[in-house]
Amino acid sequence: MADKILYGRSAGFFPTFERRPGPIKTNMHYCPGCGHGILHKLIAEAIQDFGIKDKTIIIAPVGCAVFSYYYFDCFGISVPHGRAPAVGTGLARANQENIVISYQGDGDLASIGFNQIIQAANRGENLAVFFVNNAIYGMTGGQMAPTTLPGQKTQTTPQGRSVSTEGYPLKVSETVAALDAPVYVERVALSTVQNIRKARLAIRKALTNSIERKGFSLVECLSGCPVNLKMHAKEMNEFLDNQMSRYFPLGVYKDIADSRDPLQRAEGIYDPRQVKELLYPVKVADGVSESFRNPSRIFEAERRIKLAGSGGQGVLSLGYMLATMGKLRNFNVSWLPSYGPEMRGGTANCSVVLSRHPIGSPLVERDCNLLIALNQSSLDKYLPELKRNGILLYDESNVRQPENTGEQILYTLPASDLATQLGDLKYANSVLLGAVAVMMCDLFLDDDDKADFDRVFEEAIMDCFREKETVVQANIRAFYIGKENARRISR
Ligand SMILES: Cc1ncc(C[n+]2csc(CCOP(=O)(O)OP(=O)(O)O)c2C)c(N)n1
Ligand code: SF4
Ligand SMILES: [Mg+2]
Repeated sequence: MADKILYGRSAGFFPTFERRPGPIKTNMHYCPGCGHGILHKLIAEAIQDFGIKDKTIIIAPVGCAVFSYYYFDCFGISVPHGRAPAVGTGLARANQENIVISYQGDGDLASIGFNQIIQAANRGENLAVFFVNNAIYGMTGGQMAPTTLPGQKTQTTPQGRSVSTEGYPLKVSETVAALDAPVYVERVALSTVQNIRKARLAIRKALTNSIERKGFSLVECLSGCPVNLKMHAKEMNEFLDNQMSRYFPLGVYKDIADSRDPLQRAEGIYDPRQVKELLYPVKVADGVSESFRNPSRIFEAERRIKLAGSGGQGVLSLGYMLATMGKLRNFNVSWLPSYGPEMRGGTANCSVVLSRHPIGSPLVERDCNLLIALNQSSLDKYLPELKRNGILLYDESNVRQPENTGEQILYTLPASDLATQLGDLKYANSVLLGAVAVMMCDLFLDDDDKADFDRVFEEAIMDCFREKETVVQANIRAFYIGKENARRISR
């Protein structure tokens, strides 16, 4: 391993920067004297010396370093402002062999992404974070950053940062080092040769920790932005060494990697079947035939269902039961409840989509092909969204029969009255589920399928009210009452 800073281009960089737009494929895009270039070189050398370029991923979020993928000969990904720690968490956990570098500026890490970095640090993610503190928003032309010094003039603090108005500069290294999980935190300066040598060692230490899976390391690099601070190179270094370093003292804030065992985290799962089993551990209804489990012509097209009623009528549960039925028959399903003021007495609604293909939007709006309306205001509101040849199922205890529905198919039953007769209005949703079964038998099912169908509904009720046996039985009873009373009233 080279023990001194090398002249010339490290093999951690591409030989020419082909991805750069424009004719000059050898220059970097950074301004002369910018600290980013120095840090890039230190990282590129370490990648080369450690032989890790085939498993290193550099995440560059928004800021002047967003184009770092022009230069580094390893994997690179640009992400939204402040989100590198979240993306890094995924990359580091999905494949524990990955060496993940989160390269972030002060605007990015200490402002919009501050919660992200603190949470990732606190979880001890296996990340090497290189934090470029240049006390300014460089890319956008020099606005105040969380690390701008008191009295420092910026575009947004033309009189100088006032601590009484803008607060104090944020001390990131001290804050991260105070957490239990991080293993290594050091602040360095990209100023003099001596300081750059220290920075070089710090970067290597952070990367070594990642290679050994010791967890979260952060190296804060005080760095020059001569263009926005309106300084020439010498002034810039003096600013870093005299003013910045005074407010942000250099040194090691935490180094406990030697006392930590390598992280042991669950391996990623890539087999789609295993992922499905993990996410949806729903067993297919017992006794349901193989052919029934693998849907034939039923729901050949995507079914987009809107359910609406008053809060407390069990609209959301009814939607959940329909989605569960879909799951039991191997459909892709989505269930999107609408919470909010509705839950306290207004209109409650949810969208359910059943499809044999991946579902795009879970929100059912103008493309609804089954509307289940439990009260008049819901019918009035959502009937215009029902497709021309869609199906309407409504609770005639609360809803008047609509006129002029043209090609739409109508089913109805007095669900609320029947539920009340059964002892509780809240059974209305299972009564309506019975009506859904009637409608499906009429319109979609072969005789073979019909034999198994009730069982799928029963399983859905059990799944919804699981472990409450008396409630399950009452709802199954309500379901059969609904089946007996539902009727088709058009076409
Ligand atoms: C969500 C979002 N908000 C704001 C911006 C505008 N923006 C671009 S770069 C930047 C600040 C970058 O500063 P810093 O992270 O310190 O990086 P530097 O350029 O100084 O290295 C901002 C606010 C954006 N691109 N995206
Ligand atoms: S604006 Fe500042 S941080 Fe950005 S490239 Fe120029 S000197 Fe570097
Ligand atoms: Mg900055």
